Amino acid sequence: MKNIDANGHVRGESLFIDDILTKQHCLYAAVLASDVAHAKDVVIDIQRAEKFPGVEKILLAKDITGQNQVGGILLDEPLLCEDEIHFQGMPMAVIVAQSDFIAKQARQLIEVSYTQLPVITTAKEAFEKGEFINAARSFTLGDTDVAFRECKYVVEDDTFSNGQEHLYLETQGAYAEKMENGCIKLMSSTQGPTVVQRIAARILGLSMHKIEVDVTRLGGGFGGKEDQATPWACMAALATHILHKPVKLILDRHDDLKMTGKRHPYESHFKIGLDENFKIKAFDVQFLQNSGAAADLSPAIAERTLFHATNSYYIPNVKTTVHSCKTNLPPNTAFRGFGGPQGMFVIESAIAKAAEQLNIPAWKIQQANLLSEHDTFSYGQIAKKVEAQNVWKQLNNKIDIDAVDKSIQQFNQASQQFKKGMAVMPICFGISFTNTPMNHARALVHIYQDGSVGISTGAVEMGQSVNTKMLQVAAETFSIDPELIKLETTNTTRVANTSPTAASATADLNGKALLKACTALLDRLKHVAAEELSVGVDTLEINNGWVEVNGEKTELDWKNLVFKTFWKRICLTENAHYATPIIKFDKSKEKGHPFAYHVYGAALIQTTVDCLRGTYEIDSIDIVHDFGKSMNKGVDLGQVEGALAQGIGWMTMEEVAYNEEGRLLSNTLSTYKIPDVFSIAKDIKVEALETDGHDMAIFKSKAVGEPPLMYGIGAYFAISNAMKAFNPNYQSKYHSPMTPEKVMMVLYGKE
Ligand code: MTE
Ligand code: LUZ
Ligand code: MOS
Repeated sequence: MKNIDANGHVRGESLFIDDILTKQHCLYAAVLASDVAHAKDVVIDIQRAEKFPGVEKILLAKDITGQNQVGGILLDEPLLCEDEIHFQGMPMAVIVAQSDFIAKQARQLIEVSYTQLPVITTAKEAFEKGEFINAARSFTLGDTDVAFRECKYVVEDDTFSNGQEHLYLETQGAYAEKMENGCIKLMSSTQGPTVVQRIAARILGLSMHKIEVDVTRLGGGFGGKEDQATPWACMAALATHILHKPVKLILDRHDDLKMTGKRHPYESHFKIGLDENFKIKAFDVQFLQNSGAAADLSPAIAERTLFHATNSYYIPNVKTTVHSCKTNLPPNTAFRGFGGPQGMFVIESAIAKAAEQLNIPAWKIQQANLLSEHDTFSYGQIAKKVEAQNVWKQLNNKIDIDAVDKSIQQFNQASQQFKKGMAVMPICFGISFTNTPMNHARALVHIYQDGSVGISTGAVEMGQSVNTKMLQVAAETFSIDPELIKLETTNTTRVANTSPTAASATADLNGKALLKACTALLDRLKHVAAEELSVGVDTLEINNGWVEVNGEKTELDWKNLVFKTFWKRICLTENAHYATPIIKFDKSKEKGHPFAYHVYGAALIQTTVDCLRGTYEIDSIDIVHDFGKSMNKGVDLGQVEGALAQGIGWMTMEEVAYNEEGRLLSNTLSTYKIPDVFSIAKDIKVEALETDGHDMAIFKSKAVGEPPLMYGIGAYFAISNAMKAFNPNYQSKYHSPMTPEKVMMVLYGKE
């Protein structure tokens, strides 16, 4: 099954927010962002700007007709600045004008005065000053104090992983129209149509039924539009609400980079203990999450860090604590992996440090500690259908890890300027929103009287091809030509109360709801066919658009059957709901069974470092990935490759930089380097783990969106190992990303 958007994308016909044909009298909005990171006594003077020809209105906090509050988990984030500034890039005013150009010209005429306050940019500093978003959380298993005393080897160290810019191709934006009776229709580039509807209603002081949110597709989200698409939609909605004209608000790249949050940087401290057989007996971590100036999704992201702090290893004694530290950076937010990658970087650093100490390759420790069936995770879930050892075995069969290691050592003995390194990166990622109540979805299916089908779900298409998967569910269930089926936009009036498209669970949740709706309709159609053909309903099937009785094709085809059903006044529409069974979590005990299942995989990454220049290349990546029983191999492979590139970028070259004043320095694409075709591995081989798949996954095809990002962590350690071959005195600092500049300094002992 080809991606149903392929034609439209290649021909440039697919619609994104900026492609919507705006209605007459449309106005354009630009946002004024604060220029300092922390201040009080803020006064915004719009007198000059207001008079600029073509400006219709400049909206300030006082113009908000409802509550000035966009916080999702905690109510701690104003849409527009009142009298305090908490980060550079904080929205201060919305300039609404006859053109985008005019709005931006007028923006320069706004004058802001304030009293500056001290700025905190690092998690550590916030921690020391007691600046937190919420209370710390801890997961514990066994007794680490006792276990550490019995360990033969104990090592500890600090780690740092930096943030990451989402860099979705389509920047944030929304388009709003006033409808009759004071209603508003919003077209938003959001992963969470219901989030936008709920918060826009709050900002405007309206009920949710007065706000309709429609999403055609996103030019990428990667988590950056799970919560942070909301403010721009609210601003456009507010302007429309007040001015009674359509309003379009699209951030240009520079504004987007400056005003939106990113992946959370983490500063952590670990302690790991092993016995004489390299079994990890105890693990203790303190994670300091740099949350930024408001909660956004930070508490949920912090939680997922704890869930993934032991990656695919069984550790009997664990204590993990996370502090969400409040700093003067833009609120950091969801990014593919959602705190999981930050957790996994620390355990991998701990294993690397232990390996250094024991003078053995890290993969020997990894291999000795992989999860087995019925092992307990630190959060109480018992591991079932565990594939951690199976992916490792299949990888080792494919490419002999020990042999690769030995050949690299030989190479390094013979080579001066170039050194090679390798690392294995196993992954284990839990599927379900960790917040159990979010795990449900709905689907609405219409069969039209000509036999064509329209499908609405809560899923948002953002390039991950969830719509293609939804179409497959319907086409396979009905057994009809996919050409007869259309995926409708994601719209809050057709499918309400949706969870955002996130947590990699969208195809599972919405697909299972859709499967239920299609199955109910199919059943209804079959009863009509049985009546028409005077046969028992059990003898009958629809196959490739024809009704078959006992496997024999009849005269009755899909279109006829649909029309007969309609003529008999039988309903051809079905709405279904699916809620993930089994899952639960008790926050008071920090124990439960939060995940429907886990996704596993293992990657072997090989690199070559040029020790004269500090540059490196990724030579090859061999992956065995647990797709379950993939329902679309092309799409799933694309997800693995895309996530891998993003993970490698995070670990090796993407360097989000703020100065001490909280100003984003990496605010252009010339100062923020993302992976391109030259920086990605020359040779990527992805093999599927052979399994029957998982019943909790749609068509047994496991969620695939986020987990492969974490293979990228292996690139950091592969490069690091190559550097050790050049400079045996090098003690890794476990600071990512490992940029070429850093490599250069480390190689010559300058770091
Ligand atoms: N793939 C593309 N092309 N674009 C995206 O924005 N987002 C990722 C992943 N793959 C993304 C993507 C993230 S962060 C998630 S959570 C999943 O897709 C969400 O979609 P799913 O639940 O359908 O996998
Ligand atoms: N979003 C969310 C997520 O709200 N809860 C989650 O558990 C999650 N996990 C991954 C990505 N987004
Ligand atoms: Mo993905 S971080 O769940 O949007």
